[in-house]
Amino acid sequence: MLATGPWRPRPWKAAFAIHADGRPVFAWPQVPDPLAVRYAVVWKPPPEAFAGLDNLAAIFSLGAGVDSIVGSIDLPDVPIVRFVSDDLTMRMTEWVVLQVLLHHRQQRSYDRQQADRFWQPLAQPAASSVRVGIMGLGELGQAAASACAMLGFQVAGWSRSRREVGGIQAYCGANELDAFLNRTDILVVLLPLTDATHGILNRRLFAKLARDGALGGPVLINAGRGGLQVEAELATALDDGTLIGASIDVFETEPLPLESPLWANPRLVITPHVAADTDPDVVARTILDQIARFEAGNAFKHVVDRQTGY
Ligand code: NDP
Ligand code: OXD
Repeated sequence: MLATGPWRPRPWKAAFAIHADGRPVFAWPQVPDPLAVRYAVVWKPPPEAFAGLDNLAAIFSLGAGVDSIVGSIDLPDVPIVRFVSDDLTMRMTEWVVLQVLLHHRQQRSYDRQQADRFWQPLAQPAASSVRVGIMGLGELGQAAASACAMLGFQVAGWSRSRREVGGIQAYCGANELDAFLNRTDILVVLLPLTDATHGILNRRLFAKLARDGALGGPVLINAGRGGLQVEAELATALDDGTLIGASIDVFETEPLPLESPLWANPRLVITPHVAADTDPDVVARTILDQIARFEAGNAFKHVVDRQTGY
């Protein structure tokens, strides 16, 4: 059964039908027999989508982030499996590298110069003199960290438990957060939204980022979730120079409301929650592989820990 929330169900239903090997696929709320449903595939599901699914074996998320699922009331007590794939990881790596380089290579300034027909080379530090810090060293964070390290940046990562990734300086937990922030010029955020991370990107945190770096001030890049950032404090930090730039893909309210002052902020690059899109064909194949493994007696991979919320 598919409950695709704000997304149109048609492409998802079509992709699952191709790979389902004859299994019936229903798009909620058109579910003739809820008791026959074994697997629910969801994105921002309304709580009533789970009503009557008494024989459910698992809930699959259509995305990597599960914040809209774990917070749902009346959630059946079955494994929640999140979406992990090389395709999604590579897409996120593309976006992160694009944004890191855009700030590092001062592209916004050159865009303004081009609009003014003004030819003025700017002093350009090397990547090796710029410190990138990745908050969230999971599936997406580790790949982004490795790509930035390959470009020559000095890369560190921060996570809940210590993650050893080649060439990356590892920080973990609340005790090491300040040291991680103090050495970071470009902060890339790939954290999940949980009770522990909600609002973590606030004024106090921005003020702890390095101010002695080669870019002249710190930059924030967030593709985790909008709920991680306090947007009013982000706007102030950009206006008063606490941050010299930012790239934001995710917002407290999506779509970003027309009246938000963030739209007009010249230091901010906005993308509409597209950093890493999930492709219906890849998702359908990945989830049906998981189901085949499970039905052959294996455990699901990438099961969410309901205690930590990710
Ligand atoms: P993972 O679960 O693989 O990684 C999460 C990372 O965050 C882990 O390193 C984890 O630590 C760390 N973390 C979690 N909570 C804390 C905390 N309280 N303190 C410190 N570190 C913490 O997730 P993914 O990498 O697959 O995805 C990350 C997020 O990216 C998703 O949850 C989603 O919100 C977002 N996303 C956004 C997309 C977009 O298009 N904008 C697309 C896809 C995902 P540890 O390693 O110790 O567990
Ligand atoms: C995801 C997303 O979590 O696209 O996969 O935001």
